[in-house]
Amino acid sequence: MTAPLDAVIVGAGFAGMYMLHRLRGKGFTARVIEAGQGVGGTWYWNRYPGARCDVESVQYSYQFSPELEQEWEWTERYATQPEILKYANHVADRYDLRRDIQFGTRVTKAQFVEADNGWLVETDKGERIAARFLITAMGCLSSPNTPKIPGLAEFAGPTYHTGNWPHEGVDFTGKTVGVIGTGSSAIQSIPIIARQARHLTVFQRTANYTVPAHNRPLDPAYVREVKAGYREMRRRAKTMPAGIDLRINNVPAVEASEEERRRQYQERWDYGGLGFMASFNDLLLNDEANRTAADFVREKVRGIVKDPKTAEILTPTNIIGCKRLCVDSGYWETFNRPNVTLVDIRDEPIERITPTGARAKGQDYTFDCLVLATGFDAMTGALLKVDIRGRDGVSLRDAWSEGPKTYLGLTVAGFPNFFTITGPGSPSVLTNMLPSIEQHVDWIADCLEALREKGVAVIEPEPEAQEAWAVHNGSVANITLRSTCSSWYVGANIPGKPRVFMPYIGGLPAYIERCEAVVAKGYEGFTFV
Ligand code: N01
Repeated sequence: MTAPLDAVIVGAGFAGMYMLHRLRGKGFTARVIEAGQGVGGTWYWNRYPGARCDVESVQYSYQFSPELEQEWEWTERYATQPEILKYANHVADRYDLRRDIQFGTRVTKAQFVEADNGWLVETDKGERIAARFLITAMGCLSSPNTPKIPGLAEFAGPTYHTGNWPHEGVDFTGKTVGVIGTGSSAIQSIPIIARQARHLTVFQRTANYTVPAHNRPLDPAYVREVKAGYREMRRRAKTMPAGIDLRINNVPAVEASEEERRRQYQERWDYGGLGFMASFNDLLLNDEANRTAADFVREKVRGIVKDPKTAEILTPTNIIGCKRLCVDSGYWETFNRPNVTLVDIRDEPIERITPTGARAKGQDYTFDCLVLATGFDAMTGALLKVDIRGRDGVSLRDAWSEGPKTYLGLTVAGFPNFFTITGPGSPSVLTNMLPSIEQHVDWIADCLEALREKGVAVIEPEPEAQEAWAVHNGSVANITLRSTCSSWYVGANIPGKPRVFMPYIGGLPAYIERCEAVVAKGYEGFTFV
C-alpha cells in the first residue's frame, strides 16, 4: 500500500476532472479511479446514435476558466456526444489531468478506518489505496438498467444498451431492429436507427412528451456575442432554478387567456428546447395549468403522426414535465415511415424475448438486433454498486435501505470524510449539470481547505442536520407535480427501490444560498474531530 493520499476521487467525468483540478490547485494530493479507458463519464459511455445534450452547448460547459471558455468553439446549438467527449478530452489535456487518473479500474469497496481517520479504498485490480477523503463523482445516470424481461439472454442477435454503447458504433443498415423504451435516449436514437434499418419495431410502455430541438450549426456572430458576454450569462444562469439562462415567463398559465397561452406555447415550440416548460410559472405546480401545456403538445402529436391509431398510442396522457421533458429531432415524424412499427405495451408487459425477437400481447415480432433504451438506476445505483462502509462497518446500502438521505446532497451521516458530488439531495439532474458540479466541487474543495487550516482530521454531518435536509427535500418535492408520477426521479423504474424524490427541487439559487449559509455559520450541521 502506498502513502495515504489526501483524496481518492471515483469517476473521471466532468465532476471528477474538476475535483482533481481544484484539489491540485489547493496543494492536495489526489487520485481519480475511473472504470472507463478515458475521461468524459456519461459522454464516454452513452455513444448511441443521436446522443446529444439537451442543454445548449454554450451553457453546458465549464465556467471556472474564462480562457477555456474563450478558446473552445462549440459548433452546434446542441452539442453531439462526440463533440462533448472531445471537449472533455481537451480539458483533460489542457490541465494535464491524466497523470492522476487511473483508467480501466473500478472501485469495489471503500471502508472508513477509524484508527486512521481516513478511507481504505479497494479496486478490482486488487489495489488498496489509503486516503483521508473519499469523494464520489460517479454521475447520476451511470448505472444502466437492464429490465428482467424473460428470455433476454436467449436472444440470438446482438443486444445493445443505450447507456453502454459499443465504442466502434453500430451500423443498422439493412437490419431489422427492436427498441424497448421511449425515454430521452430512445427519442434521440429512434429517428436515426429508423433511417438506417430495414425495419424498426418500437415497444412503448409509456408515451412521452418531447419538444423539437431545432438544432442548427452555431452562427459565428452569435458565438462571438456569447463569448463577449459570458460572465453576465453565467451570472444570470445562477439566478435561474435550473441554472440555465433562459426566458422564464413569470405569469401563471391559469391567469392567461387561451390566446396568450397558445401564443406562448407556439413561440417556444418554434424556438425549440427545454424552455417550453418556462412558458408559464405554474406548469409544474398546478394540474389545470399543466393540462394546457400538455394539451398543446398532444395536439401536435395528432397533427404530425398521420395514422390515427399510431397517433393515439403516441399521445402522452400523464403530466407534462413530470418525467423529464425530452428534446428531439424528428421523433414523431419517424412513425410516419413505412419501416417503423409501434407496439403498445402499456397494459401488458413484453411476455418474453425469443431467440428471434419478442413476444408481446400474443404476437411475435422478429428482429436481428435489440436496443434496450431502458434507462438507469438513477442517483443511487452507481454509489450502491460499491461496498461503501462508514463508521462501525455500516454499509451505505443499509443506511439507505429506506431511501437515500444526505446532508446537502454532499455528505452522509455515519460516513465521515465522505463527499458525494451530485448525490441524492442535490439539485444536479434538475439543473444544468455543469454549473451544479462546479458549485459542489468548489464547496468541497473549500471545505477541505478550511479543515486543513483548522487542523481538523474528520468532518461528518450531524444526523439531525441530515434529517432536516431530508424533510426539507420532501416538503419542496411535494409542492410540485413532479413528485406525483412514476419516474426515475422517485426510483419508480427500478422494482423494489424505495420511493423517495431524490434530487433537490428547490432550485439552484436556493441551494447555493443554503450551502453558503452553512459555511458562513462555521459549517453548521457538521461535527469535527
Ligand atoms: O431512460 P428513461 P433514458 N419494459 O428512464 C422504458 C438523461 N438523458 O436513458 O416510462 C418496457 O427516461 C421506460 O418506460 P416507462 C435524461 O435526464 C439525457 O431515456 O418506465 N419498457 C422508458 O420509456 C433522461 O431523463 C439526455 O413506462 C421499459 C424507457 O424504458 C435520463 O437520462 C439524453 C422497461 C427508459 O427511459 C434517462 O433517459 C438521454 C420494461 N421492462 C438521456 N423498463 C440529454 O439530452 C424501462 N422501460 C442530456
